[in-house]
Amino acid sequence: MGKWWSILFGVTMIACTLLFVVSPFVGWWLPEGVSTHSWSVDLLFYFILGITGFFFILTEALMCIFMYRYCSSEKAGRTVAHAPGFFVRTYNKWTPPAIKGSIAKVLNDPHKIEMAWTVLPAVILLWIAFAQVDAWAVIKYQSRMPRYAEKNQEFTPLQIDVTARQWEWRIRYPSSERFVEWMTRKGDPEILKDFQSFAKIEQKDDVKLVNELHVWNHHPAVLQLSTRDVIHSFNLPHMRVKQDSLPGKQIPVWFTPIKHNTIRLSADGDVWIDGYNPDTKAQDRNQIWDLSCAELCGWGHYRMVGRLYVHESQQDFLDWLKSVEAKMLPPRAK
Ligand SMILES: [Cu+2]
Repeated sequence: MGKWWSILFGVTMIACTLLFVVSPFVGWWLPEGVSTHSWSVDLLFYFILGITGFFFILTEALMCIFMYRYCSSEKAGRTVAHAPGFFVRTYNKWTPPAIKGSIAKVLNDPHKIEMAWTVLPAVILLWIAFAQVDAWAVIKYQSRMPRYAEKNQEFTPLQIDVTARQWEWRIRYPSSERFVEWMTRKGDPEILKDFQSFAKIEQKDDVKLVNELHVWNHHPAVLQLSTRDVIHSFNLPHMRVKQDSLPGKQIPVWFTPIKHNTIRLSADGDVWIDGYNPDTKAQDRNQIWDLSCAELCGWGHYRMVGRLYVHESQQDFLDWLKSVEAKMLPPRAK
């Protein structure tokens, strides 16, 4: 019977491995990474996957081989034990066959094996801990994040306020007027002050939306992330961005897209159509970029999904911002 178990285990493992191998080709894998730092995240991911995958397959294969080779069998010395009373029980008094050859030498010295499986993972983990520092610093260190172009040299990032709540993303943008000032009046102390106040102070003409995150291509976006209730996790898989939002804290998150998704307005100009391929004129799942919550945050967690729209240019973004303003702002009193 033991042999059948080993075969069942082996076949299951091979099937799982095959499933894993084909999944990138049938769309069950990570989406394309399209931010400036996504390659460094992917590199670490594939490196760790390679190491863990190698040892996983090795240990599972060994387990199946050992199960097959050293399983109990009916031929093993059968003994009959006489129990008191009416019961007579039969059981296998089985001792495993002796392991011979070079493998016996290794197995007979458990100290060496234990040293190996302690020291080797420790070295690998330590190496990973140091190797990821640069990637982490670029993505998470606030001191390295893009900021307002104080010296008129760099460009000003787009700044957006994202507030999570059960179960939606509330997203606040500056008004188009303010946005243009941020982008054009560089090195102006007054604008710097205004730029820095955005995250803390809401203004009447801010543009507010739910579950719609708009940015534009090749330009850094800094999101000020907070939550109104419990912990949520802001997750943009295409940008390789994931950050918990913590009650009582405002945490900046940033990314720069290097690709835009093909987005378009509905015929009446009211709704953004998700996933549109201009070549086939059909819906394309690869063009739908999710903004999801990666932290189980209550029963409605599953529907805490927004969309990321990366416009082609700053002008496209500005046009969009103005179009939203035109619909949302009440007419100004004269
Ligand atoms: Cu959530």
